[in-house]
Amino acid sequence: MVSNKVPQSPAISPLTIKERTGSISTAEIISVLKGEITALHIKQAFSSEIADEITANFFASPGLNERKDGVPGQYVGASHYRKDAATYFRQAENARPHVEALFGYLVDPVRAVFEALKRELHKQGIELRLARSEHGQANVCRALSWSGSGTFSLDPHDDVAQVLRAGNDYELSAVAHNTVAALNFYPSMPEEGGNLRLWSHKPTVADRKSQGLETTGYPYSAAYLEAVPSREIQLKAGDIALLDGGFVHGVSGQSGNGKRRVLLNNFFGFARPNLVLWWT
Ligand SMILES: O=C(O)CCC(=O)C(=O)O
Ligand SMILES: [Fe+2]
Repeated sequence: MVSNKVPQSPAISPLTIKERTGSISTAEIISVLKGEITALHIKQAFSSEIADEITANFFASPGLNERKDGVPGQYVGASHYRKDAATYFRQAENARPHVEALFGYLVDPVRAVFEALKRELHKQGIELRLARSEHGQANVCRALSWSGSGTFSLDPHDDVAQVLRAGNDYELSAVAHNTVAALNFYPSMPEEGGNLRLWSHKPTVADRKSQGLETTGYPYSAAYLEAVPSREIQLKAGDIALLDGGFVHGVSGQSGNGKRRVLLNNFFGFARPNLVLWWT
């Protein structure tokens, strides 16, 4: 190992995880956004009818692609990860019909959260909107199925490095200085595994540099995380997880030869005190 990659011991930040069954509330979303809780797990948050519709439409989608950016998985929609703003927003525009088609004739539950949060923030004098540029606008979500094999189907990472390093042509870079919230809906889960693991550590720029992950925040090594306590959120189809994406997180390995794991994901956070941006 080269000397500049020797891990300093990572600072421990406590995890506050709230879990319950029912419907997600805007007050809970805002408490993650403000950094008051690390993660929120809502069990049975949406129906199996909508879950099955999204899952079937995902695998049948003409917009289904393999990721080619070093993160093993399939997707419908656009990811800003490692892309300049022009490329990302153009892809988001092109993928929009495929993202909308995931819901068939049913009501999009991610958009319902977006609209509810928009109304609540508006009352507080804060605007919520999709990130945009001269090249287009973000979609409300993207759909993903991770295909990493082994200990993790998605390796441990943070969601902030990609935002911090998004570049000046992105208005969303400003969010990296505040909580980057990641909202995940799980329409399909494997029989075993595929759980969300959170580590008690929020890497700094210096931490990422020490690991050679300054621009990606992906993937943190087992050696680096060895002494960091972690918790696993046990997910089932129909659940929602909302987390502070600044904490290291990953997805445990999956088994069972039946159902694949599918999620709908997006990110949002304060760009300014009166503006929350939402993107994928
Ligand atoms: O699949 C998950 O549960 C987490 C997804 C995630 O961390 C991401 O897309 O950045
Ligand atoms: Fe993530």
